[in-house]
Amino acid sequence: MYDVSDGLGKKLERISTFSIRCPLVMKGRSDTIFAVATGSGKAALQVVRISGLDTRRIIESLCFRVPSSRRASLCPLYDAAGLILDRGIVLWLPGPGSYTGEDSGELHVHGGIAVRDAIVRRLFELGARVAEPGEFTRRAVVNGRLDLTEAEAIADLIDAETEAQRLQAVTQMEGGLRTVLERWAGQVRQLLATAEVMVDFPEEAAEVMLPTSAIFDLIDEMEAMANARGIERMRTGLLVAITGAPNAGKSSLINALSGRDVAIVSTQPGTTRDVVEARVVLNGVVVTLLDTAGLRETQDAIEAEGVRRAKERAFESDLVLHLTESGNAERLVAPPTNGRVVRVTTKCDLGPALPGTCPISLRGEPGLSGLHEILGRELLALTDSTEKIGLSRERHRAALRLTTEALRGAVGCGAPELAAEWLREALRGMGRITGATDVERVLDEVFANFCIGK
Ligand SMILES: Nc1nc2c(ncn2[C@@H]2O[C@H](COP(=O)(O)OP(=O)(O)OP(=O)(O)O)[C@@H](O)[C@H]2O)c(=O)[nH]1
Ligand SMILES: [Mg+2]
Repeated sequence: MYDVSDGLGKKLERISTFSIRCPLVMKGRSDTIFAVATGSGKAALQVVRISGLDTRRIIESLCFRVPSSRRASLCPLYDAAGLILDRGIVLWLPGPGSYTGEDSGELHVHGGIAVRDAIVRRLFELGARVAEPGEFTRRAVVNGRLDLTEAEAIADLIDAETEAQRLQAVTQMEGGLRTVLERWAGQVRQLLATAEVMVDFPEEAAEVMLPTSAIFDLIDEMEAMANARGIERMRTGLLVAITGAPNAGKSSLINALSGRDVAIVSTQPGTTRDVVEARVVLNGVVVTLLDTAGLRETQDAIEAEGVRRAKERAFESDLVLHLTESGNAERLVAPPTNGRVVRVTTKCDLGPALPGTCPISLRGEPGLSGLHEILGRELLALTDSTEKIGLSRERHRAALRLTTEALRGAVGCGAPELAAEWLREALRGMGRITGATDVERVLDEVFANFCIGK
């Protein structure tokens, strides 16, 4: 008699090789790359990174010795003629236990421009080439040292401007998202083992069933994460458009909120034509404010183009501040948007606010405090995520959608053979996020926005 639980155990053992961890994709030799990993310009120190098969030879040629591995060693660095270039801390980091997984090194030298140029020249002479943006991290992914979510988090951490962005990036870099995906993958593997037992032993395993309600719970959990956009908005920043009739005080407001004179202010209606952008941090959230052309019917072709652009940008904004002047009874309709709208009455030093709007004035009471309060609440609502772990990119969202579709397919298909195939598809969907599936296809996309030296 076939023992179902024993059969399940064996299946699971085999299926557990279906991992969402990143596979090794690079085979054979890799050339040796280098990059100045620190910022440009004069500084106390700069760090030059080297990675690839020739690293050891290059360090030996530079220092006339190879320092002990993984120890900071103070070494003079020499040119081809044996003349000293600089003296600095040299690290010899043999692979595979290095950041990239390859033989690597770091030169911590003085921060001067001439020092940098001399060392770069010498590294060229020794046969290394300048790294592409993100190439060190790309090699780390390719060599199985990092998965794609961790690599993306490293880019996010470098880009982080606010505390919330830093926290999000660090959580993902420490494997937060991967851990959730691994838990889900474990559940799907269990389901796959059940489906395969049903295929192999239809009679003995007749009492075995795919737990439909557990699959729906899993789908719900995944969809909740796919629909929560707080983390992604926190990472990319929010778009806030300021709209309203000509002369409503839009340019004055963008200047006041950004604390800079970014837009021309004048008594003449129709001053602003182009969309003027100002990047600011409000309540710990990165926000791009957009000042737009006053909305009105016009025969002026240039102004009409400004109005078209105003509507277009408002449409894609997360939040629209729609301004009406105090005393202007004609309440202009806010442009359509996918985001939320806050109605504001401006110039309240001159008269009362329209009902249901936030009153502001740049020339005395009530000032901007009420607007700051509402903005704070709105920004928090838009970026709030009760979960600290979530999807940070559209790429993740698309892959998770494939996963939930596959899980729905597994529930709906009836035949265990088909259910097993759908469940494998679900595992592949999750694997796309970490890079276990199709990693080479997404590498260029993931590393397009990296900086040189990382
Ligand atoms: N009294 C008063 N005047 C203001 C206030 N805010 C702006 N103004 C004035 O209103 C006029 C128009 O301001 P803008 O900021 O240029 O208005 P706008 O909405 O950008 O105008 P367009 O670009 O032409 O659509 C300027 O003369 C400002 O100085 C305010 O709070 N009180
Ligand atoms: Mg203006």
